[in-house]
Amino acid sequence: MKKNFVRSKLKLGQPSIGSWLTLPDPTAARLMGRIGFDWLTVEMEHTPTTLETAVNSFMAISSGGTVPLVRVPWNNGENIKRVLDIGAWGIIVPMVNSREEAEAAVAAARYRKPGRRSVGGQLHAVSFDTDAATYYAKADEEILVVVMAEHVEAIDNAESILSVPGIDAVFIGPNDLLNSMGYEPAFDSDKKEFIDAVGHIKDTAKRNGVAPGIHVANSAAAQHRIQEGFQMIAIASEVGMMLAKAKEIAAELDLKSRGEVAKY
Ligand code: 3PY
Ligand code: MG
Repeated sequence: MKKNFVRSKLKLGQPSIGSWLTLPDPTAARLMGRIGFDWLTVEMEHTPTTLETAVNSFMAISSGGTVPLVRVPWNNGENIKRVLDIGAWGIIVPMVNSREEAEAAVAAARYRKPGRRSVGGQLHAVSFDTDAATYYAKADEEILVVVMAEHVEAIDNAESILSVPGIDAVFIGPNDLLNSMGYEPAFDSDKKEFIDAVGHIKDTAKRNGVAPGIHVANSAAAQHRIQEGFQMIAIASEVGMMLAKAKEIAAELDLKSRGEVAKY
């Protein structure tokens, strides 16, 4: 059975850099899977991506030697079971705001107690290049369970959430976190409340043996967060990168000054 090297890196205290896939498109996933990111997250929370698209994206990502993760649409057992059963190597669970919610996410993702994951399916084992019996025996050591801290409630409850056994990493969603504080969503902010919250999650995670992570806008911000001690860093998304480059080219050529585009 293949090893989940992202989980191993995080357990060793090392940083691991990934990105987000927001296009419902395995071709984009295949191309991004060869760039050199450690992991890529198939985004199912805020996109039209279906399970059938996701299964092909997981294959495309791992064909480039990259670990296929997924953000589930919401924290429930059905979502978590189905993405793991079709071959995701880890789940990122949005809006985990209480100990009970964290326990539910872990239980859905693990076979052994206190896990309650149901056995069945074929694609999970294939995704790890093994047979079902080996997968059932070893999946709990390979599947990465990541809870998101992206609401002021999660900041208040950080200690009780991050002391739940079975959580590998906590991933800060800065946009939702700022939104829950009444500020404009963004990848970063100099608001004291935000800076304190990010520091609190990082310190609480480290104290509990959980890898701290955060979503950032660019590589400079990624380096800065790694220096601060963050380990699981997502840089933007494939669409963000595509549009940023397209806008740069449009600005260089002053495309907007051409006036209205000809209509056919
Ligand atoms: C957020 O910033 O809210 C996110 O969910 C980023 O992944
Ligand atoms: Mg969010």
